[in-house]
Amino acid sequence: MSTPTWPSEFAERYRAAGWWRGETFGQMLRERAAEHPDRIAIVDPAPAPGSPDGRRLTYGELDARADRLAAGFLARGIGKGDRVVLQLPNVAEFFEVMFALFRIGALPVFALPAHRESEVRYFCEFTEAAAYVIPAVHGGFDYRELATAVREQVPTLRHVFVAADPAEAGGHTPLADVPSDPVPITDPPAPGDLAFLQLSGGSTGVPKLIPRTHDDYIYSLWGSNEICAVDETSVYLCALPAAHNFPLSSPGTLGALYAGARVVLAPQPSPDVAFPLIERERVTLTGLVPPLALAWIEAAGRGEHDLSSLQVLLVGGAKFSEEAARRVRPALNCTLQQVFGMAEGLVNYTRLDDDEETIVTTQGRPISPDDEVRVVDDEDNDLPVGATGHLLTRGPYTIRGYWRAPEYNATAFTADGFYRTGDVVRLTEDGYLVVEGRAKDQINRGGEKVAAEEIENHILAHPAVHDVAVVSMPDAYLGERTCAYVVPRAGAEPVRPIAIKKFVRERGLAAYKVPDRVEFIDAFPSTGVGKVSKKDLRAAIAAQVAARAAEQPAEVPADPSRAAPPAAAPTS
Ligand code: OOB
Repeated sequence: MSTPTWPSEFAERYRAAGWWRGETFGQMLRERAAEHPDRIAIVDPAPAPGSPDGRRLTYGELDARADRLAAGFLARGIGKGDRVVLQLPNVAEFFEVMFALFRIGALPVFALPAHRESEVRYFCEFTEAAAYVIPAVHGGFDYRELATAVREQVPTLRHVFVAADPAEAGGHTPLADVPSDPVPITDPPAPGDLAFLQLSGGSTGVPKLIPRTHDDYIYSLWGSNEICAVDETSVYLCALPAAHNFPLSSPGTLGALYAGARVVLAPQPSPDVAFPLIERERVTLTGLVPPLALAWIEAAGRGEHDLSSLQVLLVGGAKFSEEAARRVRPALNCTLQQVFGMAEGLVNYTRLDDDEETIVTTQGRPISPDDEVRVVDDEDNDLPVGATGHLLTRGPYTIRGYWRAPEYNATAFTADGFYRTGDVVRLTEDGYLVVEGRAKDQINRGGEKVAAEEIENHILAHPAVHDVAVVSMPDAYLGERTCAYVVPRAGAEPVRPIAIKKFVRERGLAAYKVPDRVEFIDAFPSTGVGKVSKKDLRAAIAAQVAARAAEQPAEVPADPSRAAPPAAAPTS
């Protein structure tokens, strides 16, 4: 089954322009380890057996561990092109395993710690994964039981590896048993080969998989490093879940490692965990979703920690309001960079030397001069600068199609290869993008993406439900939350909202996908052509939220850090 890729004339152009440097991740780590073996690459503050104060891995150690794990994976029959679902939190093993897989050309499939049985089973089944890598317990959740259940259902899944003490592997293979003496890798991946599969936020019933190559992703790293001034003196705090595209590559942990910088892993992004780490490790930059940035702004005001090392705060994943953006510099004494990116490719940044107005009122401009950005109307006609329309994009690190999804690709991309982002934007005279809204059927819950159709399909399985429509509702803290409008089945026993939520949770979905609110309705409003009018439903729930806020203004959390968003919270 083919994966759409760049036509050869584009690939040649991107190579000739110097964007694609012909590097692979395996080589990248090898070179950095040769250049500065004793420099610290990864700081994992969590206590580990034999390291009560956490672990500090040098580039040389990370390289050697990746080599030994790579040999162990090969010895177990995991090889080039095999898919391996990687579901680790922010721990050193995430990087050891990822680089081991990169080195042998096996493809990590980046699951988030929040994903549960329904999602993980799908990733394993759809990718025909050969292996699945988990923590034992994280955020109060036992991944070993999840792995046992998934393994029973997915015949291709030959191995489950647990990043834990052998005594805690729960019948699976402890990661500590995997390393072997390094062997020469006879068939390493080429720079144009796939490196991994990333998950799309998506708007369809199941997430789509995003195929990224070494060449294209490495370009997004060093391109980001130039824009964010990441060099070997930088210290990047990975506060968001490491597997997400934003902390992975914008410029993220991989950008930092490309630059020979230091990565500090935060087990939680809340100020009480992150601030002491910033102080202790002299962190220079990090990336946050808007609700967390707000929590940090509030907490910084208390002045309990020395945050003076922090130079750059990247905020993205969802729209950062202008009012909040204006508070970053006074509160944290650092430069804000807005990031408007997507796992499919295109990443926009405000620049460090932009004036404050540009920084607080726009979502930046693309990394590459070869990023092609179009703003079009509903018929794909280009709109004049300043007009609001659909964002289409094509370029040296934007995919040309999802993995194994030919039918969907036919609509998600134009015939000439532009990706339909589903975002509604306008361009400024200076070529900066301002995100104005969204045309895709998705809820952006403080940076966590919820595909309406996916949740609707689960709710429809409830016997008391005749029909359902999931829409966003405004939220002072997360920006948006989810509301499920349910039409009850005639004659069915009435159910309460809590029962619908419980039903969804018990179907094995990530907690952030459980609807925040369930409203019962006799019939849906419809559009002129008889489709469910989600626009009207959104307006109805927004009016209710506004009315309630007018009655009870205290509903907005006074201290957002106490209401950490799900991206931040333990995944239980
Ligand atoms: C990032 O990646 P994804 O794949 O989780 O989500 C992409 C979508 C965008 O299409 C857009 O709808 C939304 O997230 N988004 C923003 C935004 N940044 C992302 N909407 C408004 N303002 C922003 N600044 O979310 C992602 C990937 C790389 C870097 C940063 C974020």
